[in-house]
Amino acid sequence: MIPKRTALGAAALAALTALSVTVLPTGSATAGDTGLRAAARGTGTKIGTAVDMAALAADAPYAAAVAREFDTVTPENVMKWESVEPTQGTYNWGPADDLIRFARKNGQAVRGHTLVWHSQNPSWLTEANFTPAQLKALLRKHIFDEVGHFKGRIWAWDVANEVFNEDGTLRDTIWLRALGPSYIADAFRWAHQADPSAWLFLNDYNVDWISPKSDAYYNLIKSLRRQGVPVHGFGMQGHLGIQYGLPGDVLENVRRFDALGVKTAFTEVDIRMILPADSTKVQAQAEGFGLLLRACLLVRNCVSYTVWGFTDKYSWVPGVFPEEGSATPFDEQLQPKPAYDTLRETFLLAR
Ligand code: 9MR
Repeated sequence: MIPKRTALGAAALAALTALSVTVLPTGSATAGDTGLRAAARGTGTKIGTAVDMAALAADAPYAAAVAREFDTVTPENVMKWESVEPTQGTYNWGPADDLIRFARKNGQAVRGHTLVWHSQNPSWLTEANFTPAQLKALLRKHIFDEVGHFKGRIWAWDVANEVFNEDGTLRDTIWLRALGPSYIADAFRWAHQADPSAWLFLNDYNVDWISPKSDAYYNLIKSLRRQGVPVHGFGMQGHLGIQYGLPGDVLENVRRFDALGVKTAFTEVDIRMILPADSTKVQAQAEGFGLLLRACLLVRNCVSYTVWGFTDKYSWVPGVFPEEGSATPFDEQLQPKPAYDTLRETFLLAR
């Protein structure tokens, strides 16, 4: 790995800090060694994307862009519990194995997503079907089986996803109810035993700024590390909407996690807007993508910046937020937007 931040000179730091919006002609850079991947080289921060496996198989320009633009890939859905074990005891690793193969071919690292979550669990996994002791055994088996299956091929795992409420209390989930708060430490210990070489992350949304929720992560990570629990990183998803404003204290927030001695990462960045898009909104979006990337580049140990899909063609946003969209750096025709140019320019400044 390239050593971080020491390479970032004072002039580059000043330029990054001063830069608020980079305005470049759309479509100015898309291919070969002018892409994001090339721009990120030498910065110590990898650029990543979530990958939709159906699109990867069916859409050649999409697949070419994944290979060209990104250092890391995250399966958008195919490593989730409901995908890998739809019927109890019968695993379906196929789609995730396909992604691992694609990544290996293209020299990319894989972020595993995600082991313990309240959502996208298989329908057979309910509290009505199992006792708390059985649920604990099932969670342990799930983690050992999945992390074990991909052993040595996952760069970083999102071990526990979205465990806190907005007010900083633990989310009421099947795991909290059945196992109590210790399920989080157990999950990290099991994952580490199953693959000691993978970096293990907590991951959540609405934690890009300082709030009761991000405070809760700060305190949890501090306490877990004091107990020797193998938590290596904090993932800030970065699902934003320009209509809510941008998180002005994101750098301060990332810095405090960096100072705790854990790695940080932006793991699912997208910045939606109320449709129709116009040039003001698209420019505000570019500013948001740049704001988060600058925060990442300005700390010592922010190891990756991942977008949650790079094209509006396959983004999850319109399906969940009616009237909203245009959340990614490429439009539906796979043409780059100002956000793309801002990301690229911001990386180039940090080299
Ligand atoms: O993008 C994913 C979408 O295709 C799924 O339907 C959805 C199901 O909950 O999950 C989406 O990804 C989520 C991610 O796994 C965790 N953070 C929030 C993401 C967007 O909902």
